[in-house]
Amino acid sequence: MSKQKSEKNHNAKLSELEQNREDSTGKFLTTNQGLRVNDDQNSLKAGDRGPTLLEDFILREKITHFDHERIPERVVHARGVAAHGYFEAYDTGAQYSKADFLKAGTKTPVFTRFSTVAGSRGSSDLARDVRGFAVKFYTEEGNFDLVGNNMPVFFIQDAIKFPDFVHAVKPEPHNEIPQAASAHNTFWDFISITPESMHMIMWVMSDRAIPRNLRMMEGFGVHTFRLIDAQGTARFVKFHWKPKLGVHSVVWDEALQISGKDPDFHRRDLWQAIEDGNYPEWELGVQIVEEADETKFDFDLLDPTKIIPEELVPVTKLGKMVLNRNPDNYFAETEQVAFHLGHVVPGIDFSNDPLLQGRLFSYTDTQLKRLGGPNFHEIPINRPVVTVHNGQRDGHMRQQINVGKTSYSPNLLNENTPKQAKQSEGGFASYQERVDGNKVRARSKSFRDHYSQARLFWNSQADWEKVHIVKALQFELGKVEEESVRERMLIQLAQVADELATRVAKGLGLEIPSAEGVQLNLGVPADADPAEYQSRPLTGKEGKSDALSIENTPLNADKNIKTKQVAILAADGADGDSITALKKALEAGGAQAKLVAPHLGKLRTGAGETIKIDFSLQTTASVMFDGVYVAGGDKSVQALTQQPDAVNFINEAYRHCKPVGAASAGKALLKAAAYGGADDILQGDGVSIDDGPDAFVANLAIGRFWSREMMSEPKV
Ligand code: HDE
Repeated sequence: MSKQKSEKNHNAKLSELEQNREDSTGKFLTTNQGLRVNDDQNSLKAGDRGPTLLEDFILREKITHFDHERIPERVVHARGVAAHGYFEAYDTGAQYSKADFLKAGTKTPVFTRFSTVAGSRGSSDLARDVRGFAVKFYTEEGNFDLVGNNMPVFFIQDAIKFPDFVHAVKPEPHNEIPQAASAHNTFWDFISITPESMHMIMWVMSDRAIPRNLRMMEGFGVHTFRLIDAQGTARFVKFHWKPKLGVHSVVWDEALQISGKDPDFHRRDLWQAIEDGNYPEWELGVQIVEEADETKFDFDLLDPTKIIPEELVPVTKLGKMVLNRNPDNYFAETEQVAFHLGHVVPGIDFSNDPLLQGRLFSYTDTQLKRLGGPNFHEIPINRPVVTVHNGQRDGHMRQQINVGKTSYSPNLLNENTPKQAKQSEGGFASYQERVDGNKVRARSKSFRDHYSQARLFWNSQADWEKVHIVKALQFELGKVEEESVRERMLIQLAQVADELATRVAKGLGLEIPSAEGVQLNLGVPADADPAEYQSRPLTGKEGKSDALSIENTPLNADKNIKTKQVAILAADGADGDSITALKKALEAGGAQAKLVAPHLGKLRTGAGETIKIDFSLQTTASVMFDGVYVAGGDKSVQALTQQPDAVNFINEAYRHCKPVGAASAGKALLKAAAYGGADDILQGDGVSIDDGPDAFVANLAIGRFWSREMMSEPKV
């Protein structure tokens, strides 16, 4: 590792990793035994045209290691990207939790991995999917993992249904199609008879499932957890991560194109933002509910298909996370990191959410398979920054050399150490919740409200967000081959909102069938009476919650252009001054401008100067950018109007409701790109024809101009 990189944004975990870093720069090639290799080009043969000799230990070592390079990918969340950083506590957390890392001003190293869920490791970043949001805090009291998602609820209420759910969404077993997509029979078959999924379905069909990048999405712990204060008082909490740059998404047509043009779009963005010093930031917050208030809501805090609306319980911010360093090695760090929501520290505890309880089993179990044995905690990225002492011994690939004779307790040969710690010495003691119940396989009556929060979500969306949800459902169900599945989904959607079902049905060319006779899976045990398990009817009081709409996230209130990407289209003969002025204005606001031209290399301006070109039209597309500007200069604009890729660039940016700007000569390209009336594009919202950069920069701060979509796309 170069010294420069290893010292960048240092923290205790990064220093601890130093002992495992290897840098070959300037070194001799060796075998794994440290033997210098004299010939790495040719295997050992009996004569230069003869057979290879078994004796060739160098060949055998190299090939054998190669043969064993792969490990099983994660069964879910296989595709991911991660970064190092730190968490810094505000002065708000200590009154609710005795956790050391929540004491005001404490800085704790973190490693955060984002992921898609359904796709395999080589799939595309832009699949319509939930995103994993897993943070490992290397605290002075041991590792704390907050293993969440970018959506606050889940598809199922009980862990026992997880394998069923995952089997339904994964590629179908007979032909392994489709990859990283929920738009197929088995997923919607399962969903259409599983009412508890309907709230989550609303989130997954919304633009939350196609983030603009990973830096602009929220995170949620999903389950209700507990914080325990220094006096031992417990409070229920829901964890939230709020991105400093607000929540932003792409549109579905963009997502489809990005999947082909740059399947690594999100991974590249995170990597590049960190390399550029644009460190992503989130604030960690909690919604706090006193134990005495556990049952005061009309939903159950233990039901993972429910949120606590922020209007009922606001989010208290506990600190901020900054990601400021990329990993050195993808496999060693991002692939081998092992999260587990059972990794907690004193001051944090669980609730009885039956999904959470099942997860407490799964995460260690899955690492045993994936990482090959019980010593995965010794892999550098998984090691805590504090030392580990216990009587656990041996197993595959053991790294620690435990000295002494005793690996048991009690012992007197080693003064009965390692010894238990009192709570005052940092010992973890589970919260003593009183539990009294019969041993039953059952689902609480309080879990039978399947639709009210799905409706709350729908009610809370802006018009354009509703359009996107309707279109997403039309797309997904349109890909389903069985009409009976489509029809059952319409029945489900009608339970959420008639308007939603009617609009989706129109695109599918179907009527909403009667719900009579449809057998739903309501989690009824074989011997129970199904009538007892019916979904609770809607009350008509579902209302709205502003925090559920992307339109209301912080960035949209505090409009800025930080880290936005702009393409400046130009060809030889362009007006260099218009390019320079726009670049300056964008960079002053923290945005980035890239020059896109018909060819790579240097652009020759009308005044004869040369400017470096960032991308040729062949190597990029408008879907990679937040806005597009056409540089001035008649010769340049004329050349661009002859290029289908340039015309398409504008057409797509306009269709995707992005700011489109042009110096006055650029009008011609806009007109060539228009569909519908050629002059309409010039009048579209968010289209600026201006020889100065101001109007374009102001539009970029606004973001997308959804009115265009409402006008130009087929009504849904
Ligand atoms: Fe996971 N989940 N999950 N999950 N999950 C895994 O663990 C599981 C659930 C989440 O970047 C696996 O190491 C069960 C909810 C994230 O490495 C596995 C159930 C939430 C990640 C597993 C759930 C999550 C995982 C696969 C239902 C949001 C990626 C590989 C009871 C709160 C972590 C692995 C990373 C990964 C099991 C449901 C989040 C198999 C059984 C709800 C972010 O153990």
